[in-house]
Amino acid sequence: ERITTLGVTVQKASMASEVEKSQEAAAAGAEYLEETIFSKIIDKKIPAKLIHEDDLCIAFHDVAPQAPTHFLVIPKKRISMLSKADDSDGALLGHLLVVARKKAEDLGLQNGYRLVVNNGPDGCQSVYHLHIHVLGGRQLGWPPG
Ligand code: TR5
Repeated sequence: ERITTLGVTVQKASMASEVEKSQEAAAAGAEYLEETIFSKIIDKKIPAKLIHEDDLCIAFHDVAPQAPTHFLVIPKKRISMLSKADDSDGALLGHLLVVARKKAEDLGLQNGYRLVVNNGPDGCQSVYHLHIHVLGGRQLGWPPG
């Protein structure tokens, strides 16, 4: 009985430390850690039509294009959404815009294009890994729905 009691005690202690670990991870920014379909694309665990890769980001065609050209630029760093980006991510966020502009040029969007960042439920974000949509190749309407 003492052993069982000890066992329970040990189990409780280890569960408590798991909770502590998760709380520590949350305090450290757990939003950076979760694997998503996009982090799997970054890690080459699932395929995508890649159009760009460098140390900081990748770009690939959207699987359900909403315009003749529709691609996504995403940071390799696991930032779940724009509102979770740090002030210190400024250079990275700027880099994503520069890559979006260069790839839009490469893909022939000289007549214009649109960048979109959906953020959170009201923004209609469905994949919680920050991404910039780049849409072009047709006349887009405004305002968006
Ligand atoms: O709604 P938000 O802003 O979160 O946009 C998510 C975008 O990811 C949508 O435009 C989807 O069509 C796109 N998406 C989702 C998946 C996916 C993708 N683009 C390329 N490859 C994809 N794979 C392999 N799997 C997806 N679930």
